[in-house]
Amino acid sequence: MFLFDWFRTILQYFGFINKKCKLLIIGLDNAGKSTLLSKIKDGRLVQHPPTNQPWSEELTVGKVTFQAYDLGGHASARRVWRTYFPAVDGIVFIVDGCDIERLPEARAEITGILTDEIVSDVPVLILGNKIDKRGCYGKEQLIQELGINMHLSENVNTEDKSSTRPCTLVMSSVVQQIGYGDGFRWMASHIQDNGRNN
Ligand SMILES: Nc1nc2c(ncn2[C@@H]2O[C@H](COP(=O)(O)OP(=O)(O)OP(=O)(O)O)[C@@H](O)[C@H]2O)c(=O)[nH]1
Ligand SMILES: [Mg+2]
Repeated sequence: MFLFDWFRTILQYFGFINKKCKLLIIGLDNAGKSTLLSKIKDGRLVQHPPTNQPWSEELTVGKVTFQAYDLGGHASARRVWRTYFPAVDGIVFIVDGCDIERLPEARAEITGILTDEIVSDVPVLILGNKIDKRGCYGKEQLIQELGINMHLSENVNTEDKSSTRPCTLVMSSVVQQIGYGDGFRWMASHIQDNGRNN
């Protein structure tokens, strides 16, 4: 086992095989995490019961293979998020952009992630989901309500960037297959550049 791991590490180092990256899909309950993961995995739109137990699927985007973990978003499930942080290569935080009443709660969670030292160099993709529904916030409003302006890598409204970690907000509809593909390609390109845990 030791020899096999050693040989595998050498092959990865020289680029002969790709490392499987750990990706967390997190966010408040009902945001669309499980719907997203099953949609990316096999293209099907599935109604899931609320996620009580973490589950994962293997996804390949470009040259990157992810083991993507859906950790559930209700209060008790959120307690395990941080136990995954030390080994993670990327974080997808999904927000229901129509659930305006719960945006302060989403803001508290994403702020906690973006200011957590353990994942300070980990790329964070924020998906503003459910844009197919009426009454959703647009990108600029979501940036304001989530308080993420200073964390975004791209030049949104300000030059004030307090962090060099890759972070972006992509508006999406899992149901209508909009946005998240670009988001995952963004993530794959940043994980390749980052090489955390390699
Ligand atoms: N209109 C619309 N509904 C969506 C979209 N994505 C997910 N949903 C719906 O949102 C509801 C919750 O989706 P889930 O994927 O179960 O949510 P979750 O984030 O896994 O929730 P927990 O497991 O409780 O943490 C379901 O009824 C989905 O069909 C979307 O892009 N648009
Ligand atoms: Mg779920």
